[in-house]
Amino acid sequence: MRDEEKDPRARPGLPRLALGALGGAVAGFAALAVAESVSAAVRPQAGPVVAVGGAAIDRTPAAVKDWAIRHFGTDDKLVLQLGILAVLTVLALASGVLAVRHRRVGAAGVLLLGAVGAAAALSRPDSTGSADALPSLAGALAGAALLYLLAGRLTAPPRPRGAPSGATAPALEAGAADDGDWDRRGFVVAAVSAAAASAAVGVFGRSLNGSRGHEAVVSRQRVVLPRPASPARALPAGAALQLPGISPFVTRNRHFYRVDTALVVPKVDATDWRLRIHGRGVRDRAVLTYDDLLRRRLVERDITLTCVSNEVGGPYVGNARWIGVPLADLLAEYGVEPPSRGGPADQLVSRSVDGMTIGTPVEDVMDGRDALLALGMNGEPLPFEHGFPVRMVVPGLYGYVSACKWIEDIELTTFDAYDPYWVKRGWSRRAPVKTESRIDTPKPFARPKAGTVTVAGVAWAQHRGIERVEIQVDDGPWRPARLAAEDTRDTWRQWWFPWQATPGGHTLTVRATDRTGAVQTAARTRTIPDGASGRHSVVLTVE
Ligand SMILES: Nc1nc2c(c(=O)[nH]1)N[C@H]1C(S)=C(S)[C@@H](COP(=O)(O)O)O[C@H]1N2
Ligand SMILES: [Mo]
Repeated sequence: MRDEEKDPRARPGLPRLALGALGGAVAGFAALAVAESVSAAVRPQAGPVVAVGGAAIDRTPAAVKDWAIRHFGTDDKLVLQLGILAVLTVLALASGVLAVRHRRVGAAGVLLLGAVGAAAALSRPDSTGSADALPSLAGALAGAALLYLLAGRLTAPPRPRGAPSGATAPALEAGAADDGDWDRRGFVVAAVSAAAASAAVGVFGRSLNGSRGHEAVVSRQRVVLPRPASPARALPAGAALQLPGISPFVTRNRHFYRVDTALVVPKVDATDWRLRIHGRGVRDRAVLTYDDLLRRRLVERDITLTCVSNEVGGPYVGNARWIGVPLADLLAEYGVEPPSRGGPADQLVSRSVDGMTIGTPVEDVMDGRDALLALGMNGEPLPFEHGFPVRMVVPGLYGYVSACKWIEDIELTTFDAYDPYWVKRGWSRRAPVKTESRIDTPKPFARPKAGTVTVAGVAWAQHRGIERVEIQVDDGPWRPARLAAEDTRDTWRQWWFPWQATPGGHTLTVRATDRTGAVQTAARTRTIPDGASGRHSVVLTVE
């Protein structure tokens, strides 16, 4: 009976289980480090955390994704990856505990996690082949082997029958105080060395991954954007106000909002980038290079871009000066006709290098508006985050139905035949930008002094234009705000309102009227399925 208690295969005590868990954590860490290094050799997107994260993003219900964007903003991806790491840690700890009793089962657990990572990597839309499974598989093999070895230290070889426990080898003595004869010191030494080695491998993998995409960076540095044949017209005097707290008329690239599903920003080498154009009504399939586009007639236009996930008063809107190829001309050259002229395709589906699909009405692209294949943004080649080398921009449509970044394929099809990424997830097929306005200053809960307070912000109704902006103080009458000069109807318009503020609590509300005469609705809707509506209010106290 006593002998059974001492048998290392008997029920392990807490210290041994804790060390087992530690072993699991070390094995998990090693697995990730190896996977990271191998993914640098394959593709950064094939790493297990990125692949599982991408798969999770694609499977996230629209409502949850929207909630995540709302609560974490552009940090949503960081939060997701931390979540995955947390789950992975728990599973690694569990495998370690399991391995104390059943070495093989614990190791198999690690392999199973690797299989999940490999399956996720292979199922990604941007997967480039079976090599994408390698990072997860290599990591899992390393992790499983390590856990098996470490667990071995926690289970001493069976003692000769009848031998008193005092007669075991000195090395085993160390752990004998617990619940059996096992090699505590050996375990700790092995675990610490393994963790250190993994850290080294991980750092190495990181640096490899960091230097990847070097060709893409060089190709971007080499780009010289030609002077556009049709420059943007000079900003009218008074179109760009410089009031404290107001959104600048032009949003700097580094302040421009970013919304996409990419956990790793695609780094595309412009020199081997290609754009295919094909599908219904396309006379000859086209394959264009970046230089082909640079040699075409380029236009420069100010266009305000808005995300459908932008809440009333939210930050996902920005205005930039784009340089690009007029998309309608290009399509016409390949025989494409809009539906109104009998063309067989009513939907243009753009695909990106990372597997995004975005569906845009062909009619909108070809109705004379400045739909662009954009190459430049505010005087520089597109930043990688915003779609280098080429993205689409279509005035008047939310980004998810128009603004494909890292574009590589344009297919002419129909709305009946194909639902793109966001539509499959419950968003509308067609989504023109809603007329909206936002109070930039004062901020909610501000405490300005009584007297003249400048209320200011922006209003947008791309491709219709802003006609009027009005302010309401508490339940008072709507009073006209002063409008900055209009740049174009595709851009937002700044506005301001000199408010004679009286002490006490107040609510300021803004509403815009677009050039069709439509007044921004007070009816609040959620962002899903076709953009939030309602009016932005700010509550503050005047002192
Ligand atoms: N490849 C790709 N393109 C994309 C997206 C994406 O997830 N992947 N998101 C779209 C959405 S929802 C918006 S609002 C705009 C945002 O563009 P920005 O990040 O340059 O502001 O890009 C669009 N293009
Ligand atoms: Mo968006």
